[in-house]
Amino acid sequence: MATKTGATKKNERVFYRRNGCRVCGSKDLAKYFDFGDMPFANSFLKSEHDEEIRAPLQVMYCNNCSNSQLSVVVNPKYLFSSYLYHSSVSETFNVHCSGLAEYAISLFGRRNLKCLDIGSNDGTLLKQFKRRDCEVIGLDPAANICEQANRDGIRTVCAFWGKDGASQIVEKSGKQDIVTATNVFAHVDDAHGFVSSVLDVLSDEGVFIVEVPYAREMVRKKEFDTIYHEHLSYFLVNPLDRLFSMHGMRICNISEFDIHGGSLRISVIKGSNSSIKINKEIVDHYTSLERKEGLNTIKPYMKMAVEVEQLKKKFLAKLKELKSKGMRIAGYGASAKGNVFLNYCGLDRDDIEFIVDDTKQKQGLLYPGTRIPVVLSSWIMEKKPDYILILAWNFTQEIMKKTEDFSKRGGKYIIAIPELKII
Ligand code: DWN
Ligand code: ZN
Repeated sequence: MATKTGATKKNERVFYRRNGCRVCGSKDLAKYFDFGDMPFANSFLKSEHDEEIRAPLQVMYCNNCSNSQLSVVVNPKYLFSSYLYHSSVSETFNVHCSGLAEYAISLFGRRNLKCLDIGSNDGTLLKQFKRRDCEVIGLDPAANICEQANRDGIRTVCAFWGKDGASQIVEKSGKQDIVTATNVFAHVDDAHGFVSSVLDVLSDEGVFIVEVPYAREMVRKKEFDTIYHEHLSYFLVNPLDRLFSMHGMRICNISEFDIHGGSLRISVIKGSNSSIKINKEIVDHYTSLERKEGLNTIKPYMKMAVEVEQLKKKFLAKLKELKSKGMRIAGYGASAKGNVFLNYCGLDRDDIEFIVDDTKQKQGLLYPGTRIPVVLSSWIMEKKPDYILILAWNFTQEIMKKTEDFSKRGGKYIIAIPELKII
């Protein structure tokens, strides 16, 4: 298995070590997770002989502002330039986007708003704004996905977000009433530059709505598999509040959603914006809750790391038991998180025979690291595994509904996070 840490054929550095906190700049960082050198979770392989780049996967806690971040930053072009994750595959996420569009529009009491989605992927969210009479524009760095979004009638600029991306948006579509960033803000190294570019495109009465995985949920539900090289930051409200206020912005509303294992939706406005009401109670609720639960110390994170080790031991013991009885196991949902989970457990295709995924672009490829084949769902009825390990546990209901025939013939599901369950 050809794997290299941090170097490519051209011996170009693939990652750099970040020594200061991304939010406050402090160097007082302490490690609480170390997975070793891991492959990139969404970098699927075409063949056994493909070379695989690995990079350290470690999480650091900032003792000054309580933000968590990876110890290294992988060059985004190795992660996002051709991207296999398509938001539209999940009906659950489509429904979530409809709710987000309704909420955002409700802040203005009028329609025909201008909406920009940063990291717009295949336009799943923008389609929800467009059907509500908004003028939409997207921006995404993945050329393959931009082409698909533009083919689907969602005007999308192919670029990474920053000063240049922002000026392209203003040039093409002017200032924006609504700027959204779902599952992208935690992926960027220069968070301050990101916010400063949002200010370049946001109208004075506009709102910036950012959705990020909530680190409180990650700790509470031991969601260690959401830690991978794309996710550079693991946010709490306190460090986000500090970050936005450094740019003269105010959090005006916060809500939580189960999507992707527990996400925060944070609405932010310019300090001078008096047309959108600030819900001070909700901001105070979250900032004090995080302090009350000790999330402004490293203790809960160290405790989670111990619990995750125990979770892994328990899962591997169950797997050994099932295999000793001749049971055959497949996976469902070739997700980034599933990849972390299987590599962290040190598994390969002798343990998990194949992984089903409905994303056409993933089928026929090999899962990074474990090199388990990713296949279409017909394999379940053809190969008849005894168990399905649901790797995309955040979509358990949707996946179980899709595989009813499997459970009808006696097949069982394994869900490993937050607790090992066989149903
Ligand atoms: O931040 C990110 C999150 C939001 O999405 C990105 N960095 C990458 C990605 O992470 P992920 O791959 O862990 O996300 P999902 O959405 O949990 O992945 C689900 C996988 O399961 C996808 O490959 C699609 C697949 N799936 C399927 O095959 N059939 C999902 C559903 C619901 C299905 O019915
Ligand atoms: Zn900090």
